Amino acid sequence: IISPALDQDFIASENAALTAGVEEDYDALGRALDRRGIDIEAITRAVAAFAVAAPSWAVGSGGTRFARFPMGGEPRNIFDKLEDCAVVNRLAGATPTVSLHFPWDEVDDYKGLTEFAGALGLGFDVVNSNTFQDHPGNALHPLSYKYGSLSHTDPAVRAQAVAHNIHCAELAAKIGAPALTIWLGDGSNFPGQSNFTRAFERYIDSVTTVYAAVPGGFKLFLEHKMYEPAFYSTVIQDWGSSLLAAQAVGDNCLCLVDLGHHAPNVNIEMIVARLVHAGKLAGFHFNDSKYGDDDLDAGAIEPYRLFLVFNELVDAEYRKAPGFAPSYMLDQSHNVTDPIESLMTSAVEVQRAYAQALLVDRAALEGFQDANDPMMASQTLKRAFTTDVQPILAMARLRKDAAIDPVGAYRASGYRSAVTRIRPAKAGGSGGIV
Ligand code: LRH
Ligand code: MN
Ligand code: MN
Repeated sequence: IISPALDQDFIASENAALTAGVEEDYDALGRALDRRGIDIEAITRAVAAFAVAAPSWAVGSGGTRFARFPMGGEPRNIFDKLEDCAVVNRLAGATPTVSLHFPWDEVDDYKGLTEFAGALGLGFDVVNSNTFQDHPGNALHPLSYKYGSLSHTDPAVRAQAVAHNIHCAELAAKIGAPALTIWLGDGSNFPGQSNFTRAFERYIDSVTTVYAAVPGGFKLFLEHKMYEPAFYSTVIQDWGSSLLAAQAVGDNCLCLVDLGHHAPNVNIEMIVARLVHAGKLAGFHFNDSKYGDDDLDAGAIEPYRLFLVFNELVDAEYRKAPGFAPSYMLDQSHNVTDPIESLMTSAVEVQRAYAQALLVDRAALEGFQDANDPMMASQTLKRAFTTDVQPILAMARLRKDAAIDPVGAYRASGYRSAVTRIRPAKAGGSGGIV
């Protein structure tokens, strides 16, 4: 233990001064919800059981195309990343698993890695492949992905990208991860550069080859994104292309929704409903966005949209939609905040949206929908969204021995200064274009 952030006695002492207030607020909210026919304990239990995976790649300082400003104590390797993720989970109590990204997180000994994670109270969730950049010096990637990967015109590059994805699925099996998410930057920057149809067909063919090589029951998640790094066209640019590809590949190939990967104003909650209907919703990369793939903290910009997404998820849960078992992950990048604080905050915001969605009076909503009463239908959602569920979230953390105030406890622990003393400073400097 390199700082008190992971120490139970420290967290308990931080909680001591706040516990009476939480109990008082929780009792008051419990009485208010009781008047609405809602059992607060059922909501608290559901919130406590809710988990979202932390992304291994989010605990360092991100950067943009313009610059990267490093902070102190950045993780040197996957072991440091797991230590940081353990702090996030210990204090906020909502991220018991970590999503790895290969080859960034490759190690020699996966048994050792799994044991290391287990000792920190962590497991592994869905893994990610990376054919959106070159990996100089990596013997498995001698060819460049500059002009694409799974959809490349050159069969040799496609074969290399296919082999990498199969390799990632093998690594997933070693660490007990249930699925592989495939996102790639394949696309074009100029009209005419790429044949839309042929590129899409090559992509489907490549993913089908990966699918045929992975064990039965293992899932492939296809992640769409409208643009970037390709600025004219992207092969899997939206949920339509993603769904067509997933349907062509097979039953265990599903569509992953990253909230930042859509055009502004797109109705993401409706996309979620459509993918649930098709039995093809893989899960989420939660984050928030104002303009594009901004990778801001979940709920930072549009908390109502996050709530509306969870409203669809809870609706599907209540309806027992066939095959509904989405994976929840965060996917963020932090330039101006401490990533540990941002990840804890996001995990709490995702839980908040879930708790609010659980408060929706679904029978009343259905009645207003059937009676074509838009005012009352929308007020039914707003009533749930505007309920302050903070006492439920705090009580769920207290009962799990996590911190009532995760960011406050983290700052009091001095974790960042402790790791800054141990881990050497990383280079900052310019990004890709200056
Ligand atoms: C692409 C993306 C995808 C990658 C991650 C690093 O923008 O959302 O999930 O794997 O970022
Ligand atoms: Mn993503
Ligand atoms: Mn992204």
